[in-house]
Amino acid sequence: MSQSVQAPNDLESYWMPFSSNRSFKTSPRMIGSARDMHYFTPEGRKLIDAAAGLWCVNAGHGRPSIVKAIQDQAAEMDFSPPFQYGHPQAFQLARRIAALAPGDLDHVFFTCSGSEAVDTALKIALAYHNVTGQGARQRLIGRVRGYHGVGFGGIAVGGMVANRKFFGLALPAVDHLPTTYNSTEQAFSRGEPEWGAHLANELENIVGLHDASTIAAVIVEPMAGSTGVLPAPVGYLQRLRQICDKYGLLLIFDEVITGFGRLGHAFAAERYGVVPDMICFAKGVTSGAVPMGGVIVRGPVYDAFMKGPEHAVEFMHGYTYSGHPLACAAGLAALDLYEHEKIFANASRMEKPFEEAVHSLKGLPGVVDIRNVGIAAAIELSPRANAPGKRGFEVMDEAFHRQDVLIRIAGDAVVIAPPLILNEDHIGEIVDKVGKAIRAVG
Ligand code: PXG
Ligand code: PLP
Repeated sequence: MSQSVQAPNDLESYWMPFSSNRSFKTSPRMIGSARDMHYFTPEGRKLIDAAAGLWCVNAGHGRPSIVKAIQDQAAEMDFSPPFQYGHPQAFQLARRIAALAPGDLDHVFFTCSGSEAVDTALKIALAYHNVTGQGARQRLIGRVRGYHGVGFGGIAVGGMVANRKFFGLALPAVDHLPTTYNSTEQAFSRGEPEWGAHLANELENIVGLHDASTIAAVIVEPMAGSTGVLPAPVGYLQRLRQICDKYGLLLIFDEVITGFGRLGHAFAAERYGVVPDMICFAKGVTSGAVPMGGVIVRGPVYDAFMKGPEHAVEFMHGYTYSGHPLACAAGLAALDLYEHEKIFANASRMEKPFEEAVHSLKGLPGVVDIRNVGIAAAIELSPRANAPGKRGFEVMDEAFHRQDVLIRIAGDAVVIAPPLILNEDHIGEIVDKVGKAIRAVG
């Protein structure tokens, strides 16, 4: 990387997403290259990647087969229009993804991100009820402390106050389940907490308030990732499925983080033995190499749209880059790696050693909770007086600049979610470095 890129003046034009722009531009955390479990700064310093980039590089960085697939596809065909035309790789990838999904989740709609996947799923839910003669079902139910991306649909059903309060009313007809997290009942629990399944019953009260005839769908993350790794309590998702069935509500699992191996299975739906009506995915589908997202839909939902004159468009929705050839090539190559290297099984095998290691950080300064499920963990720190998020930020900065580990923070929680090719040595190194960063910041 050229020297000029590091000069502060050159950093001004870029308005960085979800970032503290001013502090970054004063003291940049610049990354230049990546390989397998590691990042390298432009000066060549090596950091272990404890965040899989941003929950997406599940197969590790710079995998040659993914790189080659993207290069070959770019040379073969850069772009093909997705509306009324197709290219073979999009059909192949849809079939491969459908094969990984449980039950009759067998049709795939492609988007370019998780946010678009969420908005697409919500629109499918609304339109589904319209085409089946239940157009009054317009209300969408999310959950407090849910994250569903940044589209207007996603922030409406999302449950993070900072992502909602500045942006007007978004969608008017929404309601929210309570969060499943309760520190008194769940602190330092390992895996899915035993306490909390009854919180799904709150859906009964929401139905009681609005009536089922006005509700289209319920959307939840099987594990809330962005708000700091909140695993579903034992039995919670099964209970939600039962209540949705009872009232004819579509159940959407937002698996943008949990999909493609994060919880040791292709999808968390499989881990919990629950078949939702739709699964939103993104991130790991290409192992982060090219932007892509999508929605997997059950056969009967797709079939409900397939009527009317055959020349007519059945669902008025799509993106210019839906099923982009480069994304499909990367997706097919990533799925090949997941399969050939049994990467989801590795995640499953590493879950217990990972759990043991992260819980060893109990007792460090300020640690008030540690949570984990699959290859995801959060170490919650008590906030500094009158400065929520500052302690977390300091740990991230210390980790990057002095401990050579890249982490993610959720407020004052340190989030660890490495690539799924990790081994016990990587786990040891990550937890050691994160522990040092927490101690150093104090
Ligand atoms: N749904 C879920 C469950 C997500 O985790 C999205 C939707 C949106 O995906 P896109 O591709 O539009 O970003 C996400 C994304 C964090 C963090 O700090 C997590 C995400 C995005 C940004 C930050 O953990 N997840
Ligand atoms: N805005 C304008 C003016 C457009 O022409 C288009 C697409 O043609 C869009 C937005 C949507 O872009 P995309 O399909 O990449 O989401």
